[in-house]
Amino acid sequence: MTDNTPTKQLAQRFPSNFVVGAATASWQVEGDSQGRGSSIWDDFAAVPGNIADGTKADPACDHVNRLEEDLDNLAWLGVDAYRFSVSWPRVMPGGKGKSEKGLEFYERLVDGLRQRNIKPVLTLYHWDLPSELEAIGGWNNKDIHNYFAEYTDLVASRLGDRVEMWATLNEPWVSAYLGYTTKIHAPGHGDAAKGFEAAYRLMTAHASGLEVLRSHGLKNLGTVLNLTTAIADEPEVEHVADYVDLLQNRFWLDLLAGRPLEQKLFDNTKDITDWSFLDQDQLKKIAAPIDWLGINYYTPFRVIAASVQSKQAVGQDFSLFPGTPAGAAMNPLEPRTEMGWEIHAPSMTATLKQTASRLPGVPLYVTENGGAFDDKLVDGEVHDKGRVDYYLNHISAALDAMDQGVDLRGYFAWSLMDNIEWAEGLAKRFGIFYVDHVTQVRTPKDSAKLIKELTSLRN
Ligand code: GCO
Repeated sequence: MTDNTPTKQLAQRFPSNFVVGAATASWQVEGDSQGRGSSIWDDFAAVPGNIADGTKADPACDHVNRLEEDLDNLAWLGVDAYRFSVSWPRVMPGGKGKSEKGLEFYERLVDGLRQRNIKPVLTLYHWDLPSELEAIGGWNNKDIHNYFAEYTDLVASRLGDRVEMWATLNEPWVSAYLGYTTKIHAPGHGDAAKGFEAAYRLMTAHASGLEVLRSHGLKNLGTVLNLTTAIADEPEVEHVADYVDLLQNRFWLDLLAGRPLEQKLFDNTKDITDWSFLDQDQLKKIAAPIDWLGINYYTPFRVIAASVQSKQAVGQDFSLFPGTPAGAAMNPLEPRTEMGWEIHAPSMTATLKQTASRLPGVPLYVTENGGAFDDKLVDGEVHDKGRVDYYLNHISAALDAMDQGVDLRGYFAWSLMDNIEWAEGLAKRFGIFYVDHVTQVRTPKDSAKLIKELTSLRN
């Protein structure tokens, strides 16, 4: 028996009712794309070079056909909740009507969770927009929130009685800035003006979705943002870190809190867009109260004066922050994960505290946290010490924030299993279960055993 003292000490810091879970997203794990409509990620993956290793939607983790096994793995972990997303084109191929087969899959998923006493935490939009909606402008279409409302209505009508927590969107920053501003993600526009409009229109969809969920009498409604701390390592780049913080964090929280967007945003972007798409009534709707906010936290943004070459880290590039003043570089320090992301647990605490002060009164969840490491499967085991340490340090850092007054209600590991890491393909492994991408065999890594230990050692 290994010494489980640190794990036990950590487990005993969880308050009762604290939700421990694991997360995935539809396009990353489901596979079986023949049974659904097409999404922007299918179109994006079809273009050679867009996804590093040429990965396509199939088979991913074949989650659709291996659902029972994956649900059993969740039960084995002893987690309280599973955060998954519904594929819009699986239940509404073409962005309209409905697919019985698609809806039945999510019914099986939700019922299977409940039978195992695991709370279903449903995200409506984790980036797989139906291709037909992109063809009419996607997140730049001024009516996109109405399409999202129809889709929300369908899912709520079908699953409303069985889902514990609802999230409208996952990481609108990524959808807008990686998908519209740059060409890193689908649909890959590479147009900064489109990116800003998408950022706003995603939030109008959030608002309409929320309204629909409320009209169904549903509770426990929230949304999920990827938030972090922007650290200026030198005083002369503080204004740059401040602008990164504005686009990454304050923009979304100001919208949700009903505060006006900052003048600095308009000043820095005046050559890109005039923001004439903002609508006062919509802005009011976006500020409707939510019951919880999910934070996906992985790494800080560290900014230094541009004397050094920015190190390569996925998603850490000033082109994702149009309007950034010149003269700075991103500088993720060691140790770093396989994504090039700096490992810095104190920023988890700081992010939670900062968010709690910017959106007071709203309970928080860490809806994603984890890391990509260079995992090796040897004799049926994966000794992913880097990830185990990452989890121990970050869960502890999250609980520190709670001890310091943040209303933190839960923590979800990203991810239940190795899956398609978007444009990075299958090469980057974030799972706590190792997936052999040829045989589809799942093997619990040491990090999965850690989560199991944590859930079993709780008071
Ligand atoms: C995100 C997404 C996940 C990613 C994870 C690792 O946060 O980008 O929600 O789908 O896979 O974050 O990059």
